[in-house]
Amino acid sequence: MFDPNEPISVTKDGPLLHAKARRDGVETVFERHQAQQPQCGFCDMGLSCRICIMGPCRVDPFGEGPQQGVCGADADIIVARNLCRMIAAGAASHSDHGRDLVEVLASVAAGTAGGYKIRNEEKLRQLAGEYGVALEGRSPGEIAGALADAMMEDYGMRRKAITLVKRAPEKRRACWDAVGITPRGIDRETSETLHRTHMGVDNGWQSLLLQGLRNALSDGWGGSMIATEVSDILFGVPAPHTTAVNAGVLKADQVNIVVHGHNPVVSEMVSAACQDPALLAAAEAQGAQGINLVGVCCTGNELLMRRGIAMAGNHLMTELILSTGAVEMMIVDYQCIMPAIGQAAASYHTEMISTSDKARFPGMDHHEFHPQNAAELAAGLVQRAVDNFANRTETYIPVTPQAAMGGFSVETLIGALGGTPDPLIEAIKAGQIRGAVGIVGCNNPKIRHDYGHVTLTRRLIENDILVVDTGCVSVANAKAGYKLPEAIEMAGPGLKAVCGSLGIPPVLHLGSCVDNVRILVLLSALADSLGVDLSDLPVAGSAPEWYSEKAVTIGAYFVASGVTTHLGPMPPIAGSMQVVGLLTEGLNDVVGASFAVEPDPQKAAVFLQAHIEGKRQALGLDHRTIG
Ligand code: SF4
Ligand code: MSK
Repeated sequence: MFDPNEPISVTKDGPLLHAKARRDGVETVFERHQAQQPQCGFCDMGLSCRICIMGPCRVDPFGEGPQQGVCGADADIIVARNLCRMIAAGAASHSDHGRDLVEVLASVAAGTAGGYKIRNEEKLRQLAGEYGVALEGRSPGEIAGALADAMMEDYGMRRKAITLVKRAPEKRRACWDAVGITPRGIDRETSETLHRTHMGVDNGWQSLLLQGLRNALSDGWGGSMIATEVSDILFGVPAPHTTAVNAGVLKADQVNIVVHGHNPVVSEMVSAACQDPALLAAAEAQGAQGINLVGVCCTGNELLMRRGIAMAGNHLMTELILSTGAVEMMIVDYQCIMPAIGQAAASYHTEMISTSDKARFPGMDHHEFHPQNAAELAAGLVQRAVDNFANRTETYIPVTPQAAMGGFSVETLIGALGGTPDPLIEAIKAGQIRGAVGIVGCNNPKIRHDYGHVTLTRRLIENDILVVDTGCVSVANAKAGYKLPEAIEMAGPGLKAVCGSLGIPPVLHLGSCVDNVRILVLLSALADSLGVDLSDLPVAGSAPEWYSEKAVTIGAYFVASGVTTHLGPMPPIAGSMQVVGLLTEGLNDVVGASFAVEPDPQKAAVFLQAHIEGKRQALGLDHRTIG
């Protein structure tokens, strides 16, 4: 837990800016977390229910008070229902993000999308082929329109299975069919989860949890996958770039604009406007040396992946970035944007702009982006940020930027390997690389900022385990210097040799939260090459500092896909030992993978290493005894 006498973060900029924010009287997430102590033990264990108005109810974990809610739901039912509702909310968030991109694709096809266009025709054709869209004699616009229509069908109820599950290895699809968790429609699964968790519907904690897995799969192989693929079509397939991270990417002599959220639809237009010669001239006229666009959270990751735009920070840094006094404007879209940041910005000259019809925030000016007005609106906002430069007073940028390499898509990664995953497979078979871990997810003030991420990552690469990361982890690891080719010096000898020969860092940035699907696609390619299921691979997932419902969904689709996943913070399930048992053990017999919870990243590293060595042994590869 946060101790006000200890630095809040393992990285340098966090504590310095936290001290500045406190000097300025700005309350941050760290103080608000402290003010909430002690947090409710019933909720923490998943034992409180407010699904209907006969309640709210709670079950006494010590067996002395009530053991059922008013309706008769016991601890197992209440815990399972609560967890499934978290999964549904996470799946809905990612999948609605995907829907917004499909709508932009449809607008591009209809010729009504202003500044948007198809940037990667090859990917458009590849996706259209996967969806069975006829290509012959059709223009890119016609193909895009038909593809958008076909993707919209995936959101509905006309299919027996969503289209992109075809990308999973055959053995995995057979497992899903046998268990009855093949996702049928993206919105359908979320809707069904909400139905089944209504009072008086599904009261089997096992059947509820299986629906939770199916719902999560509808995100991982559906909504999130669509979000990533359509983003690649509209904005380009990411390729490695060297960029910079931490609060030092803000520039004292330039107009600084920060984009925050998840969806690249807004930030791509802002990025284009920041390069407009007329706006650059306007900035110069204000005495600024340029317009500096930087990102935080996953909108930042999207820009970093495709444009090499610098990242100022991750989830818990958003208020601290504002405390530099150097931000002329922060433009947000949706997800992970704390409603307090408008209040933090009020202590400075920063203008706060919200842009989504579905996301409003206190203390922000609302300017709604739509495909039709996006280019014009972005230019207007950048002009406003330029004008605001004159209102700047003192700035405090206490660190210099850390260089980092990011932007590894599956395509560029396979390209770097010579067009096939075989060199990676050979390195794994030879034991130079023991396996791989996808470290994903957020920050959470319950854990010292970035400590879980950087500690776990370091231990893994030291032990020859390749790390791929996404979301807020990627900023933590970049700040720690793990994302430069020189970071191979921190890696074990095998990983060092392989990454050194390829000129890549031992920690590869695969993108934003929706881009976790790139990990699924990469693992499927490895599994197909080896002729095995995903659950046979010496790989794992981890979310050492997760906080959000989306992270629960990601963990659930990793596990349902056969990838054992470690969680740092305990999810709210401790109130039911049946649910804990199924998720941490029983699922191994159902989907060949399970969850593990370990708040200490040092111990988590040992667990993940042992898991990977166990998978190597089962594959008949050389293996080490761990622990
Ligand atoms: Fe209470 Fe049951 Fe209503 Fe939940 S659904 S609030 S346990 S009566
Ligand atoms: S932004 S979901 S805090 S990773 Fe994707 Fe970061 Fe987690 Fe949000």
